[in-house]
Amino acid sequence: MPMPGTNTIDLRSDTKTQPDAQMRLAMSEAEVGDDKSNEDPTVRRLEEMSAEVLGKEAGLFVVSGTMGNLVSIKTQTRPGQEIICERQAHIYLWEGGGISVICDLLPRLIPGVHGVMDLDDVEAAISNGSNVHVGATGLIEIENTHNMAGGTTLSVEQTRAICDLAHAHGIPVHCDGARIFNAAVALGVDPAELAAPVDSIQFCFSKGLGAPVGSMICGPRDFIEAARSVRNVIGGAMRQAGVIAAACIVALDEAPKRLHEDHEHARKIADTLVELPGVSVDLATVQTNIVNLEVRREDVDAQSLCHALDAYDILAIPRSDVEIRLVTHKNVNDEDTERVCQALREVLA
Ligand code: TLP
Repeated sequence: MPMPGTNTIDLRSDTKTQPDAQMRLAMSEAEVGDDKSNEDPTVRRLEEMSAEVLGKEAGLFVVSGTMGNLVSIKTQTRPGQEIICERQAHIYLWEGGGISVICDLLPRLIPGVHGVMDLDDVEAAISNGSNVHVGATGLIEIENTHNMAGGTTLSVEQTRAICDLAHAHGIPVHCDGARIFNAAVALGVDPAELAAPVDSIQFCFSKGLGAPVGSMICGPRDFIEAARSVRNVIGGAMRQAGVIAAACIVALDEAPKRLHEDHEHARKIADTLVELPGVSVDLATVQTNIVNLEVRREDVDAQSLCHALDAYDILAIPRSDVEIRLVTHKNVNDEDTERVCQALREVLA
């Protein structure tokens, strides 16, 4: 694995950001207590702030997005049920099969367009358990923004429509909102509007918001109390977690204001790429901070393009033989974006 230097532009993920001076200061000064017994004042403040921002009753701090999804899903389902999610959902592809290994659920996959599932497909996939051959649908999961589709958003209307359908069948909806603030900024809506229709949501401080560690589950108070027990069972209860929550408070206060810059940078990189021979980007998917590109040429493939970018001190990783994902974040500024565009022109022109 490459070790990024001070001049490196790391486009592998928005999880690669470094905590800034303000975060480090807040961490060093944080008032802390034993969070396992709910006594850490900084964690409690972060949970309250998060719940308020998302318009939910309560919040629960967890170490990662994976844990946020797992705890939310396990809390709302029973072993043997089915979970409906998009075919390329992060919970299905990239979370080690936790929905099956730990939650004992069978994923029922729906192909989406730009990550958005068709309502008729979802309705057809819902099972009420009356057929002994099929487990009942325990939960429907949505992802906003959708990682694999290229950071695409689900609008308030689309979110509401799927939740109305689910609720009409008595089924709860969980939102993997790892990048819900990116979605809110891109759509020009309050994040609480995107969270309002869903029963539970998790979002990450360690992606676009730029904190070093942490995710938050938000929902009704009784759900959060049940989720607290599940977090404990899987060993996710922390002790003096205020040292990390302090950085997350800074992230929550400061980052949403600047996410539009990440989106502009991604758009600039995408606009550069579409001008280059043998490279394609579906510009309709470039809505936030992710650019998915395909390179189909004799002289260069995804692997060799990433190697060529290494020489410019730009880090990217192939997603397949022909695909690369580039992600912008708070450690990629205007000048860096220009450097990336210039390097791409030199390598691919
Ligand atoms: N995504 C990561 C990893 O896939 C490597 C990335 O770089 O994009 N939901 C979504 C939509 C995510 O994109 C991720 C992380 C997670 C959940 C899991 O979060 P963590 O990594 O904190 O467990």
